[in-house]
Amino acid sequence: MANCNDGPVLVPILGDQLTRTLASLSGRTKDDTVVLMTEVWDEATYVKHHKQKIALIFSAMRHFAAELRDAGWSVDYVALDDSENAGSFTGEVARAIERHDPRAIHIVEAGEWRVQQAIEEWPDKFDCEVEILSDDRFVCSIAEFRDWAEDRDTLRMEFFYREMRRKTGLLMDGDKPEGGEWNYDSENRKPPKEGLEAPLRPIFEPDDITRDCIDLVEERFGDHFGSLENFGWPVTRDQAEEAADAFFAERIKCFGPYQDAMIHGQDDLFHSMLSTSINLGLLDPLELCQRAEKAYKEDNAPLNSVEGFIRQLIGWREYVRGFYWLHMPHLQRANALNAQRSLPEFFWTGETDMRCLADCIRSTRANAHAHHIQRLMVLGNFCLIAGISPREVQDWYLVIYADAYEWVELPNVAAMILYADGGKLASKPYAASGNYINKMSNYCSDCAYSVSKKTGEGACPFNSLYWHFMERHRDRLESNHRVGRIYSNWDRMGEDKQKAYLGTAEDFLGSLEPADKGWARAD
Ligand code: FAD
Ligand code: DLZ
Ligand code: SF4
Repeated sequence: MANCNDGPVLVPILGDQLTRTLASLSGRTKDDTVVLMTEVWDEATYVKHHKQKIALIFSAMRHFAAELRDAGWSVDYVALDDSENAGSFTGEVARAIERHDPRAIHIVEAGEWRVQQAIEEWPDKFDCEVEILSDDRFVCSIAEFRDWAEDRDTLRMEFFYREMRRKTGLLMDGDKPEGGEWNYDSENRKPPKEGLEAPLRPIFEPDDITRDCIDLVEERFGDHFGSLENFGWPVTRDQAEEAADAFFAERIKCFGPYQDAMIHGQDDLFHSMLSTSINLGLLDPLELCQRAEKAYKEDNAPLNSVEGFIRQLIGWREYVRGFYWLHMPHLQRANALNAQRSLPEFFWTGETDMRCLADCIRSTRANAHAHHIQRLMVLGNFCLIAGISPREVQDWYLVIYADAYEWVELPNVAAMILYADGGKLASKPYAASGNYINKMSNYCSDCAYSVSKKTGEGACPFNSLYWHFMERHRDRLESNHRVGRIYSNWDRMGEDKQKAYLGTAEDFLGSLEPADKGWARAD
């Protein structure tokens, strides 16, 4: 057991807690505090994160440490290549106790269950006071969400979101929603029109600190997925603010209408591309919502765009976080649809003739990012209807996106796309045929498969997989009022057509080459 003494208060700050107003720093005096930041092997390898994700987190941590020092804080920063590095948060805190003899440790609760479990063992491991503070960077605390959920049989984001609107006062007109509706999603489903082009987001040229991190990642994590070539993420609060300025000046106007659109080669479209900065703690989501509201009030953005953006942040983002803490650790193992198929190899290589999937995987590899509808309706939809094992899909999503932390990734993957929770988060599975992708993108026009062909050789695989999925899960889904009536279409098709669908899907599934499991987490 490491003994604390009567030294300063030790404040460990985790890689996604890079916020100057963090609860563990607020109110502390600088000469009585040592901030501890550590690059640890366990975090960098518990899954084989995309190379850009590790470089981003290390660079943002190093910049944040430098900013804190400039502001007068004493920062003990342990780099990954420190030869004594213990490789875990707990090991590093034990070493820091030896160095600083702190009288107490103050830490903000971790975003991820796995890390929080380790922190909760510290009071037994270390002979000093350990104070674990609530993370006040969220509008809704974990306890508040639990209270809200406890009173309800079914949880739906929409009702939670309304509570958050009332709580924050965002887009409220007294006790009524601005414009009379809570949700303007019906105006936000425009397909991409010919010639639609979005302004490019700012790309931040790596400085010396980022270059060092990129070199370190190439050297130590060279076998991880992804390319570092396009690294251009904001790594400081100033850069993140600049990225936000560009979004509010150039893209928010069209954010709503084209939120669900996909265009080959236009990776960001009108999305904010701010999730990496928000999740690191460089940007405050509430401040972003207030800026969006201001843009609406000053007539610089329409209500449907602004409401849509605010809903993603105080609705979905807060909701999935509450849901994660409500259902951990069981959520990791949930598999209501008993999906057992291995992830196909092409999820790593991008080598598939399915143009929609190939484009989303290309963008993922190059940018450690794909936008929401690509994650949901192309990649996610495929995993759902092909029956890929939730554990493998979870690991894939956690590895590949620069904004991926389990608290936000897992509910989106297990519950939103795979329905592995049996419908606790979403009222129905987001299953769709090629028709949806064709409507919302320009992928199909140049695909080796034909979206209008339903069965047989050359038919779009989404078409037959969709019916294969519906048939496989008839017992469960037929009674769902949002899905049930689809079965009358299936029944009307007649046996020959049904057989053709099921046979085409079986042939396709049989042709899938399973991925080498080397990327996934050890079970
Ligand atoms: P925008 O489209 O501009 O949206 C604005 C912000 O809203 C985002 O930055 C994000 O903070 C928030 N947001 C939007 N949708 C969601 C959502 N469903 N859940 C939580 N926050 C949301 N987001 C992550 O931050 N990390 C993840 O690991 C992650 N994994 C996902 C996995 C799947 C299967 C799906 C369907 C979605 C996932 N998302 C995740 C949500 C969403 O796709 C990303 O937040 C978004 O694509 C980030 O790009 P953006 O900043 O341009 O978002
Ligand atoms: C994701 C990540 C990685 C790759 N590396 C580190 C690290 O070396 N040090 C650190 O403090 N945090 C890292 N992180 C982010 C943590 O995984 C994240 O803070 C926890 O999961 C808690 O949410
Ligand atoms: Fe994707 Fe099917 Fe369209 Fe090809 S035809 S791009 S596989 S939806």
